Amino acid sequence: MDSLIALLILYTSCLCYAATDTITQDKFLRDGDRIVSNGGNFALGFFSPGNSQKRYIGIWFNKVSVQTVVWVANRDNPINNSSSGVVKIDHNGNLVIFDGNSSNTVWSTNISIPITEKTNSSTMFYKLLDSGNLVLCDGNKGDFLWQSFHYPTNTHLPGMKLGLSLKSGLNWSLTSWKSPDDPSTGEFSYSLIRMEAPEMVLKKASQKVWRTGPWNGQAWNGVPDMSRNFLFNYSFVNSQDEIYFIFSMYNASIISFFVLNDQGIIKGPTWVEGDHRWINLRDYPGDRCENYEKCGAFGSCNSNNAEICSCLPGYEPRSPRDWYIADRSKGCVRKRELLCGQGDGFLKLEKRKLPDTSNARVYMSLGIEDCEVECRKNCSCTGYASPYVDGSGCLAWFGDLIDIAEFTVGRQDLFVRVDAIELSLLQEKLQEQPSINLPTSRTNDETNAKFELPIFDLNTMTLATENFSPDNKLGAGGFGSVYKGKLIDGREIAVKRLSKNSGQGVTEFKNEVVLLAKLQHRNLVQILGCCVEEEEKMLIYEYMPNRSLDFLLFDRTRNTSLDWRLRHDIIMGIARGVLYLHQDSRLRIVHRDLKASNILLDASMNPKISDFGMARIFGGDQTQGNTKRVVGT
Ligand SMILES: *[C@@H]1O[C@H](CO)[C@@H](O)[C@H](O)[C@H]1NC(C)=O
Ligand SMILES: *[C@@H]1O[C@H](CO)[C@@H](O)[C@H](O)[C@H]1NC(C)=O
Ligand SMILES: *[C@@H]1O[C@H](CO)[C@@H](O)[C@H](O)[C@H]1NC(C)=O
Ligand SMILES: *[C@@H]1O[C@H](CO)[C@@H](O)[C@H](O)[C@H]1NC(C)=O
Ligand SMILES: *[C@@H]1O[C@H](CO)[C@@H](O)[C@H](O)[C@H]1NC(C)=O
Ligand SMILES: *[C@@H]1O[C@H](CO)[C@@H](O)[C@H](O)[C@H]1NC(C)=O
Ligand SMILES: *[C@@H]1O[C@H](CO)[C@@H](O)[C@H](O)[C@H]1NC(C)=O
Ligand SMILES: *[C@@H]1O[C@H](CO)[C@@H](O)[C@H](O)[C@H]1NC(C)=O
Ligand SMILES: *[C@@H]1O[C@H](CO)[C@@H](O)[C@H](O)[C@H]1NC(C)=O
Ligand SMILES: *[C@@H]1O[C@H](CO)[C@@H](O)[C@H](O)[C@H]1NC(C)=O
Ligand SMILES: CC(=O)N[C@H]1CO[C@H](CO)[C@@H](O)[C@@H]1O
Repeated sequence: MDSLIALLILYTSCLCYAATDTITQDKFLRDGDRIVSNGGNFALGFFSPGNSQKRYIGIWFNKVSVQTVVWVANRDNPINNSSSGVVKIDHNGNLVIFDGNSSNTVWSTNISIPITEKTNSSTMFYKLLDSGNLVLCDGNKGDFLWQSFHYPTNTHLPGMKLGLSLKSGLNWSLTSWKSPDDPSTGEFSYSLIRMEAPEMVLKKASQKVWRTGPWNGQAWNGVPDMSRNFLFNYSFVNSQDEIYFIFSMYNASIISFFVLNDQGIIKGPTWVEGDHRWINLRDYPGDRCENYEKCGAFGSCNSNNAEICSCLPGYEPRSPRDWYIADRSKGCVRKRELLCGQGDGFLKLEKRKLPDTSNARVYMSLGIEDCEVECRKNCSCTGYASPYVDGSGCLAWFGDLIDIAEFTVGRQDLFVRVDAIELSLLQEKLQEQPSINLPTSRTNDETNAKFELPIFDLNTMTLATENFSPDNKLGAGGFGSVYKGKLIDGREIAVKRLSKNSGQGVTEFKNEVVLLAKLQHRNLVQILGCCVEEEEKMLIYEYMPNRSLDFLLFDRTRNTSLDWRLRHDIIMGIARGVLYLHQDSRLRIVHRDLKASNILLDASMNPKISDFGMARIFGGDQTQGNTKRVVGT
């Protein structure tokens, strides 16, 4: 145990004196030299970005064949001569870059450590860690005297904090490059805004471009897909000394990071070694609703609607004419006077990105009920919400509600203040449609089983199928395509991806999800989860190595592998599956599209019935049914 701890200390501190990953007093680094981190993940040296001739000191991925720079030291002060740059440690322990030609210092770490007997700069050295962090060590002392992770450029690496150090005043934020050829400080920044409910904000100069929404305990409120991913372990820390956002990779051998590019878009590239290329998992802002204040004050944005902007209940466009020509910047105003305290109330809007909190107050000790009381007390309070998914804490807004979006996933509700008339109109509407839910007269377990299908996020699916590579395509149909995939835990899957414009497919998709989630039989294909994100709809199944029955049956050579015994077993299996659907499961299900291409075969050639898009449920005791629609086969 002791030796393990010693080993850990060794790793996290400066005790190693390996030569290739360090810059020491007597070791200069000239243009053309490089140092490489201990495990070989990162390299540091001179480079020229894009088509530029200028020389910069940077850190890049060493194992990635496409040069990808993650940090630049002298971004605003390059060396013009491709062979004159030198890096060394000066007598104060600073790492300096100078131009050997002019002897001008172009960059320095600028630390100021009083040199005493205890800190002798001759024992100091810089070391490139395997995380991509360049750190200054003093002999065998544990603490870093300086580290490049405290001075991010445009890249957020695993293990790097973005936020604020309240002790040192350091602002750990990203700033874009000017262009792919020019790493100097660009106009976009991505930084933490310190408020009572802190959040990250992407800005162009001082204009907000995108905000993440406050941290909800699991994810940024405005990025609900974050909490359902299997790649990144995100955390947010809000302590007395530091407020920061950090992430790590669940599987450390997956190379991924976030970068604020010169166009002001945050990209999330992941390296696909087999393809020797980066695939981008997500853009922020990417969705049509992710641009700041898209729908103006008291507007709400829903990217699934053709008309993405709508006014909150009780509000109407301030300028209907502008609204009509899609200029929503003027936002919405109340339809009628609120008449505070005269029957006004609050309306719950589900799954929302919470408004900009600059004009919100936080009451951390209040729960959601007391939050309403607090908001009701003051007539200028326009709405309230809990910042956390667990419903604790209270945010109350005073003034305009700005930058609201509606999601299909997520669990956060926004309560908006509406006038008495609006409230009663809404109640009438609810009475007109007494039940949107399915009839609940059946009481058996299967029907009422809580619908809990694992949800996979788009990142995971993209990675698993190598960005839906044509090489991984197993087949296609009217609904879209099926891909083979591999989850990072090694499980093989089949991903059925609905084509974006198959409007008809959506009903079938829902049908299949609901049905398969409730059914379980060895002769029915097992659904592992689904993915509904942006415009994508996918079903994830266990992978069937022997594909489908038609693939074997209707091929002159492949059909020889199907002897009579095997054919008999397959027929029996299908029959057992059908019997289960018709009789043994307490839902009565007619598949309505049973054909060889919908019979999948596992590694032992067991048949599994698939494709429940057309299937129909009958009542538990119903033995006859009529249909007006001709479907399937
Ligand atoms: C490189 O050239 C630019 C413009 O030609 C000049 O402003 C800059 O000082 C030069 N840098 C060095 C290190 O000589
Ligand atoms: C670049 O620097 C090298 C080494 O200091 C020197 O020999 C060479 O003349 C310089 N070239 C230019 C164009 O300044
Ligand atoms: C170091 O300090 C000098 C002078 O205060 C400043 O011009 C320079 O930008 C600083 N360099 C860094 C890397 O902070
Ligand atoms: C630093 O240490 C070196 C070697 O141990 C020694 O020669 C030098 O005098 C020391 N410098 C100071 C300022 O103590
Ligand atoms: C941190 O730096 C960014 C980018 O320069 C800036 O936009 C932001 O306001 C700073 N945050 C604080 C708290 O100073
Ligand atoms: C996720 O990150 C947190 C904080 O950085 C860490 O404590 C935790 O162990 C990580 N979880 C996994 C599964 O890696
Ligand atoms: C209501 O809130 C507004 C805005 O914060 C504040 O100016 C006002 O004093 C509050 N009124 C009461 C009665 O608390
Ligand atoms: C981690 O990822 C690597 C590379 O993709 C893969 O080979 C390995 O099996 C993964 N490990 C786990 C535990 O998922
Ligand atoms: C295989 O398929 C061909 C063409 O459909 C057919 O002529 C042949 O009899 C089949 N063979 C077997 C073993 O079923
Ligand atoms: C079925 O799949 C297994 C495992 O991949 C394979 O060994 C077997 O040859 C396949 N059988 C047929 C008939 O293709
Ligand atoms: C010492 C040295 O190499 N000086 C060179 C620096 O670069 C200029 C041209 O930019 C040369 O003229 C000097 O000879």
